[in-house]
Amino acid sequence: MALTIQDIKKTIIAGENEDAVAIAGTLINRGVKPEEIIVHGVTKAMEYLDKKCTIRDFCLLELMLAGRAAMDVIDCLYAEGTAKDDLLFDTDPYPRKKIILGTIKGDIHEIGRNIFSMVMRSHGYQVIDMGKDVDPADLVMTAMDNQADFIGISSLITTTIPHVREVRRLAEDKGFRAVKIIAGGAALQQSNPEYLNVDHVADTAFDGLHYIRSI
Ligand code: B12
Repeated sequence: MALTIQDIKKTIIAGENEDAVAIAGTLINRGVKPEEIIVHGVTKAMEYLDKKCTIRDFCLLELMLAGRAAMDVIDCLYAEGTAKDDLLFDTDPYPRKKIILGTIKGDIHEIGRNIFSMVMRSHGYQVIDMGKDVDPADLVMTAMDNQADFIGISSLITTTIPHVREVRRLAEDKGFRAVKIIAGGAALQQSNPEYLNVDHVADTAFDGLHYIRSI
């Protein structure tokens, strides 16, 4: 039977990273778009695990293995032309828009941030991904040092919201007003830009891409 995106979802849930990557490769060769695999495969797998792993029954190992499988699939989907770190901004002969990205202080979730990072790189943007648990002041400092066009903030933990709200003030205190701030991740997407003190709150990585393209 022909493989489908459902098979990616199943293998990610089962934590079978090698199978998930092999299926992703087969689907891509058949012309399936990476976006479809992300939306209907990777994201659906994580939503399923959210429902399954409740506060009472938090299956850490299962989530870690699924998380690894999801990250491997993302790496495979956006492997070509997406260097892990775009630190050589000044040597680029064709300057592109720059994004400084991080999962905010207090949060270690990184699957969604990685998806956004890969999506932006694969669409020609320069991304410095500062990783997880990033201090808001470091995010702003790196954005200023690199004269970035955008700061991207990811968070899945609601208690981090005060740190998210700090970013704009820190940037303005340094006189860095031109930068646009965009937030995403499950904890932030239920909120609005005014409350979070950002320019845009993205529902998905692709919504983030569309917003940035519209600027
Ligand atoms: C996998 C997972 C984990 C894994 C993370 C593995 C990893 N390497 O990232 C592990 C097991 C480590 C983990 C740990 C914890 N987790 Co957890 N985890 C999840 C789970 C099930 C899925 C998260 C995920 O990857 N989703 C899939 C991705 C693709 O979705 P996403 O991040 O939203 O990203 C999409 C968009 O939002 C967007 N996006 C994301 N970031 C950005 C940024 C920008 C700029 C843009 C434009 C777009 C964008 O792009 C993506 C694609 O469209 C969620 C449940 C859920 N529904 O989110 C709980 C969840 C987030 N975890 C939760 C909790 C509580 C924890 C722990 C605190 C548990 C504990 N007691 O230790 C710890 C975290 C400790 C810490 N300080 O951070 C809670 C958070 C509750 C809350 N609202 O505060 C959730 C919601 C589970 C629940 N229902 O209670 N977790």
